[in-house]
Amino acid sequence: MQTPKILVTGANGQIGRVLTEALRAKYGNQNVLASDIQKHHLHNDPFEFLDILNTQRLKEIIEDHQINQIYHLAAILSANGEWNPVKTWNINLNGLLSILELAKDKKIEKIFFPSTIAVFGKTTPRVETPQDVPLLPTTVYGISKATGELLCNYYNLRYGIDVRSIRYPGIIGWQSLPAGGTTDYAVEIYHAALKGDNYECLLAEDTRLPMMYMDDAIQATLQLMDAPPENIRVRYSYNLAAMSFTPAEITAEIQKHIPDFKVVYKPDFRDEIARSWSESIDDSRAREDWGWKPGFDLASMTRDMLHHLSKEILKN
Ligand code: AKB
Repeated sequence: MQTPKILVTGANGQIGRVLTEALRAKYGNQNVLASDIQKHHLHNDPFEFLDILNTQRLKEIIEDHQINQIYHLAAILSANGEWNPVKTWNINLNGLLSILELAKDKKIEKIFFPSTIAVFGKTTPRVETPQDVPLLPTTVYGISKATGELLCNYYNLRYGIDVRSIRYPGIIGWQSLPAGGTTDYAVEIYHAALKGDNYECLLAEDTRLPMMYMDDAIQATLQLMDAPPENIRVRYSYNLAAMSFTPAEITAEIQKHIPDFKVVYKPDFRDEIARSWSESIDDSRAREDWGWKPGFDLASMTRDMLHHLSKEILKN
């Protein structure tokens, strides 16, 4: 197999930072081009500044660097999206559309599009949500991602584009901070605990959400992208699961290591968003089609998070 030439959009984001490093470890630095609208260098070279709405620049970058795979992570998340629905729709949808259009000439061999549990809504069964369910999302982020899934499916059916997608749950990692999501609390809470602060949680103590450790999310992404095309039966987006917990449960798990840690609950609009999503996910299709299996549960994730994060905090 020829080494791919990869473009990562949104490479400075929570998942982008870690995924870019993982792709570079796998394919070599020079074969993975990081891009983002934030200019500061979180990555070694190669890096290109890219506003995903600038289709001409996107095209030039693809041509100049002879890109043949794209991991399209640039997006505005659920909570931030509610402050500016039109901007969120444009960034989350038009960037994807440009990439799918540019892929029609067949030089782009594979595309990864991250979807989310935010595509689910009040019409979706909340427990063990099956793969194929009515989607009626109530955030503009969820609406844009559900539409993105349909576009991926359409461009695959109509033009044979090899586009693959995962519905990520909330992602938790020590390497990077999330920005503007509903599930951000599950990362911030570890930082607060290790700094000896009390944590103010914007979700209610019993709001249960599907979550996943960053290592598993990266592993799943690489696994999906490596799977033979004939195994990929779902071209809109795969359900993916690892664990589900409430703020009270993650707090109790952290308190096993840091007994004095305290959380106060001040639920705001994010709690309402969270309650419109699933509590747990049936990901049997991903397990059957490309062998997905998570490695971390709440206890092992908490041990690993506290171990790595305490070293990071000591460094700074
Ligand atoms: C968010 O909270 O908006 C994201 C997501 C679940 O897609 N983390």
